[in-house]
Amino acid sequence: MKFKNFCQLTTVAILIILVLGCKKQQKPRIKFPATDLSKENLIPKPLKIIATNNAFGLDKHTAIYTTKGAAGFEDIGDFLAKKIKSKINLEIPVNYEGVETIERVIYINKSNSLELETPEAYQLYINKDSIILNSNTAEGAFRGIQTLRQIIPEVSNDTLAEHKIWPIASGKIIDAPNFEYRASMLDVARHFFSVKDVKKYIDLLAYYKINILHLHLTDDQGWRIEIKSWPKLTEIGGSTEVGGESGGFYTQEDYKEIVAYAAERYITIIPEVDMPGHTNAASVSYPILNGNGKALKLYEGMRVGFSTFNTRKDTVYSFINDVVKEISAITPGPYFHIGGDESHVTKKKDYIYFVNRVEKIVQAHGKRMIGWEEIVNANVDSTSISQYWKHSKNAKKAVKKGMKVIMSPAEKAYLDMEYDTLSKHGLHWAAYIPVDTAYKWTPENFEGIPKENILGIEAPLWSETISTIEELEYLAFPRIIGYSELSWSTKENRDWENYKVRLGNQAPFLDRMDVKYYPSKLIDWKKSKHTNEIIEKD
Ligand code: TNX
Repeated sequence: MKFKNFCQLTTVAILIILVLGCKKQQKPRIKFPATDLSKENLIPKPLKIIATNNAFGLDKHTAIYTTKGAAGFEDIGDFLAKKIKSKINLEIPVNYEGVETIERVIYINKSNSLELETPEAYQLYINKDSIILNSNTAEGAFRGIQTLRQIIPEVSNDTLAEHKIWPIASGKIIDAPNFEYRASMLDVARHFFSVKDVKKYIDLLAYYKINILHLHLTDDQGWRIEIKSWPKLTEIGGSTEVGGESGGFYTQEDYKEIVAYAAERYITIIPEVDMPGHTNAASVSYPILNGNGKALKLYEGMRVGFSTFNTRKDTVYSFINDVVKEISAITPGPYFHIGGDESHVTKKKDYIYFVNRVEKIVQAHGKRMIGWEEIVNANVDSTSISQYWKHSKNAKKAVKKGMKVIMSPAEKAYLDMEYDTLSKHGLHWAAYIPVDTAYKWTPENFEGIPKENILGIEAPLWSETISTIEELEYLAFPRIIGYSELSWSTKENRDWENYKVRLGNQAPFLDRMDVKYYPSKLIDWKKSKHTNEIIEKD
């Protein structure tokens, strides 16, 4: 252990001695059966695990403490306590002051260790009487808590003492993400998903350390976000969905609720307003925006590429300015996604002119622009980000411009692709993507895009063929779990044979969360061993 780290741990040690030393009488030590931390079913796989083959006994004499005055840390302690309660029905206090009954502590420590180089890095030390989680930021502590949640056993060992004890394998975990951008996208435009559904998806993403949710808020079939200065967008444009279902939209209050819920889980929301194509719903609401010269009507089919804004009208840019302004004002994250894909009826020179102007608008509202890969054909700034989905030549152009690229190649990373010919939902224009194909590719050297240019990975879930949370889960799970590992874990730590066992062991969690995942035959799914009464969901 380095000296700096040692000093820091000394502060923590004082607390532990205070808590543990206050006990009037030491109870006899519990002898745990041998456990191996390195064999735990963690996803994503941490950078380093050093097992010490002992255990920490989580029980009713355990308490959580967090660094005093460190913003966000106490909330993370409360979050952990809540998750422990819902997983194993054990109530443990957070920052409890009456120490007499406390025998073991979980300490969530704001550290300033230089070893923790990136904001999401954390170290987890699991000893016999203490678990210490070190991170320089609340974000890192939150990621570390997910690791801890995963290694708390579902079932207690009732032979060790008169009360229930859940042994947690001891050792040390040193961890940090391989990519800073680890995302999923949800298309709420082709089919609308309620705030409740989105929150459930956020909860699941957070458990696997995904830190971005991109919401595809507008498309030909629906406009899903209230814009106060242009109310017909949702009144008219929000009324339809693919297949003639009833549509829906988020009020700005709903959207803020999603943003806040995500923020509590250290997930950033990226709003997307897709333009100049994919804009039928907007143009039906306000025909002045329309640029394809054709009669307008609401659209409930699945075709793409037939709509466009009029790129030469100033009103269109005042409209976009209002939209970007209103959405940016309620989006704390740094990004705004302008879509820009499949504008097949926009002339090339108009497309370029459009993207150039919209980039300025996005920047004027303090956001960094993201667009689907086609935006690289405009004179985009090197600070803007290109999202690779189909043509590697566009990604290479982005690299030449010094831009960062988000990796979402459709044939590997599209969650709406069918697993195989028997899939109940999904499309297959790009590929069939079984669970192993989704995992077995290397974003770090895909199509020769250098790692330095890769911001991270995103798995988009387009919703033409799904309209309920169960259908969403069928396509997203289990593949999104693999994308979490592809984006968090290093290349050296990824291995299909090893991963598929860990994935099979996610079944009890997914069942507890009531996730209707696709039970791929490639995986040996474990049954839940749970015998305790579960009061609430995880
Ligand atoms: C292509 S990927 C699209 C979407 C569709 C999706 C269906 C991209 C930027 N555009 O409009 O929903 O395929 O898989």
